[in-house]
Amino acid sequence: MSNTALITGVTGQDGSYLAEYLLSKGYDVYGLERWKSTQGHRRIDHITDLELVQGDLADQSSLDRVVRETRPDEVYNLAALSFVPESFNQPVHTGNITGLGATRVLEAVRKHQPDAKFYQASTSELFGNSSEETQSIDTPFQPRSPYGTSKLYAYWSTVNYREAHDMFTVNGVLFNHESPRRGKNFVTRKITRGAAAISLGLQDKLELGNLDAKRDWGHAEDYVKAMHLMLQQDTPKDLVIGTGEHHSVRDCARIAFNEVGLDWEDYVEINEKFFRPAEVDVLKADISNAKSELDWEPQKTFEDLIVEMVETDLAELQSDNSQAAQPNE
Ligand code: GDR
Repeated sequence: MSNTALITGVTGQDGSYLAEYLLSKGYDVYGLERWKSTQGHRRIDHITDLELVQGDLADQSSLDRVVRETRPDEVYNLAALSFVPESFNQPVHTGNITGLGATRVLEAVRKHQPDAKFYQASTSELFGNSSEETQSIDTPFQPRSPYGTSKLYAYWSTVNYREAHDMFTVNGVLFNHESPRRGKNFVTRKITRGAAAISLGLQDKLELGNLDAKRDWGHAEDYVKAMHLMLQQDTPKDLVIGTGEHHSVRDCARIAFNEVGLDWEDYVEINEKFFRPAEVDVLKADISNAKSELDWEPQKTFEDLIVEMVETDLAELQSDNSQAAQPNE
């Protein structure tokens, strides 16, 4: 009998890769999506075997129904308001969805499918401006945004359901992970798209915020495999997932513009509006536990990742452009 997985946030970058990965392993996969008058399906339209179910992290009864009806063996809670700067504008909504939403999913699992294994998408944003050079699961949490504080609540809810209700629940504390499916506001994609658009003459300049911020950036396709592995272990354990290397926003711009034969310094301008009220300056993962517990290592380098994103953006923009140039029949 095949395993069944339920993924919240299935229309996002990670949800789409995870759905593909689990389907390739023979799972029946249900993806939770929020009702919207216009659906954002561009990342999952091609995944024909994925079954979409309607529900909302703000609504307990919808989560109860979905868990009751789909009877998942594994639940991946990837849904969240994931854009950190926007969380400063919507702190309460962020708390409701990103924080309490995780507890609602946990409650639905506890009530209706308590033997299911539960994965919570935790984040390196929990570490804030850590005084430790690399961050492990033992590094103190000191989040610096409403997004981070909401994820902190979800982190401890996940631990608490494990301890209080004896459920198999884990936190994957993932550092930044990107891909050609990354949302266009996040800095890597903004840069790769900007470099591609500038090289095609579609844009003049690229406005960014803090170029000195450093992140441990990996490839989302590598990271969804770690999520799955975490649920295949004998005992539930929270783990940090990253690459163990970090780069600055400036490095990212240099690589992306270099790929299209341009000098980033000729095109990048600083705009204060992209600075955050409280910034996380530097993050770098200590992935020794992930390596030893999961036998997992990232496969793609930072440079490979950025080059892949630039090449995909170039192809997409060229195809959009040629379609726009077609005369109307
Ligand atoms: P982050 O990702 O906040 O780390 O969270 P993001 O790509 O938005 O920012 C990374 C760093 O780049 C700096 N930066 C800019 N960021 C954006 N978005 N736009 C800019 O113009 C810009 N200029 C500089 C930022 O200040 C920041 O330091 C991501 C999200 O996916 C979270 O949901 C996830 O939990 C963490 O990664 C791990």
